[in-house]
Amino acid sequence: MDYSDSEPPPGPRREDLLPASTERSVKVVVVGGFGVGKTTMVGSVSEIRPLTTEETMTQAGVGVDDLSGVERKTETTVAMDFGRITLDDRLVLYLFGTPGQQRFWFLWNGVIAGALGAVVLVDTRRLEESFPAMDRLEQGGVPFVVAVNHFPGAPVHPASELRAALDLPEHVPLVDCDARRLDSSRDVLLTLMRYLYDSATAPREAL
Ligand SMILES: Nc1nc2c(ncn2[C@@H]2O[C@H](COP(=O)(O)OP(=O)(O)OP(=O)(O)O)[C@@H](O)[C@H]2O)c(=O)[nH]1
Ligand SMILES: [Mg+2]
Repeated sequence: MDYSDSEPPPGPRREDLLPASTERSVKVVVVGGFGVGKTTMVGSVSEIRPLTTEETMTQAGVGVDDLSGVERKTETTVAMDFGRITLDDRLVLYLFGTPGQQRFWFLWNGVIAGALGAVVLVDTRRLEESFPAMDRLEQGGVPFVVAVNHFPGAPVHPASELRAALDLPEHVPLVDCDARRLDSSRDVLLTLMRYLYDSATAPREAL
């Protein structure tokens, strides 16, 4: 195609970005501590090739990054993950994964800005890794669900114990998942959307 100098090439058309039937697109963030499976979750559910910003972990991280439980990890997110999933014909979620390592947290505010809701991933071997993410969401007023991503050898706790350890109110959904699986990650996002919907439509006095 020939575009003259005075005519800029057309930008992406809406129908290239979204299915024609889409009525609503929503931003959702996937957060949690270092190595809990955020990039894995965004990648497993995304229907487009996910954007990742994985970099090889370097010697600079020795003594700084706590690798216990994820000793075989070789790459880490340095900016964000991005993916997209169409939940039903009319609703598209844009997924943003945050970096887990504390030295990249200055990027956090930009990544969570405008998010309708969040998934907090936790690893039961390192629950405390995900506390700061939950604190930040609470400060930012972003509602979230908590998903326990099961790793081999990770202790299995009854939900009541987990809720107590995470200081999680009864109304916040707590679910299990395998971030590597599309169906499991999708179920977590459906739980989040149902929670957001119920919170928005619940009578004020019930909140
Ligand atoms: N067994 C098991 N391994 C998983 C699961 N989810 C992720 N992993 C593995 O755990 C490692 C860390 O996963 P990532 O998705 O990179 O974790 P992350 O939270 O994005 O990590 P950072 O960006 O560095 O904070 C990878 O080697 C994954 O293959 C899971 O559900 N089960
Ligand atoms: Mg990552």
